[in-house]
Amino acid sequence: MTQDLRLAVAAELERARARTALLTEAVDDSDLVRQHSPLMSPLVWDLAHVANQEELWLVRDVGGREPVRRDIDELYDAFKHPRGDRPALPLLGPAEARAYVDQVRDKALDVLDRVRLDGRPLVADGFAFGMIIQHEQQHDETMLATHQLRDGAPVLDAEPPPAARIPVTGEVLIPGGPFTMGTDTEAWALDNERPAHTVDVPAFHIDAAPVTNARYAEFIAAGGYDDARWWSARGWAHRQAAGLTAPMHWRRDGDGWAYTRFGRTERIVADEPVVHVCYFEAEAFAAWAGRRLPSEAEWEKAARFDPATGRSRRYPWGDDPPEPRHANLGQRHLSPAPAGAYPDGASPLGVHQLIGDVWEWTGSGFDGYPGFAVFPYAEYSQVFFGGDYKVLRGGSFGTDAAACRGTFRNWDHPVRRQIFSGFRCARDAGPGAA
Ligand code: AVJ
Ligand code: FE
Repeated sequence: MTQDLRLAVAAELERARARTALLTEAVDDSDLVRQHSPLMSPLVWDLAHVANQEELWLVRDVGGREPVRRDIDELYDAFKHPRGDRPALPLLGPAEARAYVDQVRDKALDVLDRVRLDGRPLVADGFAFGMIIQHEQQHDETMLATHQLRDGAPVLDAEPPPAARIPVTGEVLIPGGPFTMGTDTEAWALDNERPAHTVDVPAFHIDAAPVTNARYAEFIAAGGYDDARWWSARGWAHRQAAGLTAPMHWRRDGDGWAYTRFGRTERIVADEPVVHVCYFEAEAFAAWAGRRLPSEAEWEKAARFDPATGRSRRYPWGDDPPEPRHANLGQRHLSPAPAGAYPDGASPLGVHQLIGDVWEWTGSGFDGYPGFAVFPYAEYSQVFFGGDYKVLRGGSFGTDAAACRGTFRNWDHPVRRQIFSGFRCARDAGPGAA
C-alpha cells in the first residue's frame, strides 16, 4: 500500500520534472534569464523557485535534513520580490540553477524512500509531496504563459487539439437545492478546497460550453468595447486606461481576426473557447449577452452535482482521474479545443468542457470556506482571502491533471489576462424552473 503510494509519488515528481525540463530547455540561456514581460518572472527564477520550495518542504521539513542552500531562500521567496523586480536580483544562473534543481531532487527522493507516509498530517497520504508536485505543475503553467509572451520563432510543439465530435451550444438548467461544495476526502486537495460544506444553490442556467471566439467576435463587432453600458464602472475605467479592444494576442486580419500562439500566427478558430480575456471583459460580454458570470458555487455545482444520487463527483464525468478522452489538460495541445471535442468529459446534466481548455472566470471573490483552516502555510491561500481577486475554475490546456479537479480553486486579479483565461455565462432560472 505505502509502497504503491511511494511509486505513484515518484512517478508524479518525475512527470512534473520532465515538463519543467521541456519548458526550460526549449530556449537558450539568454532567453532563460530574460524577462519576457514585466508580469512574469524570468524562466530561470521559476526553475530555481520550484527547487527551493521542494527543498523547504520535502528536504528540510519532511526529511529533517540540513539545508542545501539556505543563502538563497530570500531570493526565491515570492513575497519578498515582485515579479517585475526579479531580473535585477543576483539569481542563480542557468547552469547553477540546474545543478541546484538536481541536487534537491536527489535528496527529496531519498526522503521519499525513508519517510513514513502514514505519519503526521503533513505527510499523510503523501500530502507534502502532492503539494510540491502541484506547485511545480502550477509554475509549469506559469512558464507556459511566459512562453506565450515571448517574442521570436516558435520553440514549442504539440499535436493540434481534437475536432468537435458533436455540436454543443445553448445552455443547461441546473436544478435548485443543496449540494456539497469543497472536499474532506480528496487526499491532495489544498487548504482552500476544504472543508466540504453544504451550499443551497437556486436553479440557474449555464452555458453548455465556454464562450467561443466566434461569439466573442460578435461582441466586438457589435461595438461592445466602445459601449460603457456593458461594463462595470471599474471595468470601463480599466478598458479605457489599458486601451482594450480585443482579447490579448488578437489582431485584425482582413475582415476577421488572427492571433499569435507560441510564436505562430493563424486565423482564429471560430468554435474554440476564447482565451486571454480579463474578468472585466468577461463581465462586459455577459452583460451584452443579457447574462452574467456564474458564481463559484454555481460553477462547482454544474461540474460536480449528480442529480441521480445527489452526490458531488470528483470530476464532471465521475470519480476517475482525467484521461485524454475526458479533457484538454497538461499541455498536450497548445490551444483550447473546440466546443464539442470532449463529449466523454461532460457532466450528467450535459455541461461540457468544465475541466481543461480554459480557466473560467467566476463572479466570486476568493475567500475561505466556512471552517477553513490553514494547511500547511498561510501564504498559499489565506493571505489572499478578501483581496482584489476573482476565482477561476476548471483548469486550462496548460494545467496538469495533478493540479486540476472539480474542487480546485485558482484566483487572480480581475485585470489579468496573460493567463489562459476564458469564461462561460449563466442566468437565474427564476421561480418554477426547479
Ligand atoms: C494558485 C495559481 C494563484 O501562481 O500565484 C504558485 C499558485 N502559489 N506558487 C500562483 C502558486 C505559490 C498560485 N495560483
Ligand atoms: Fe510558487
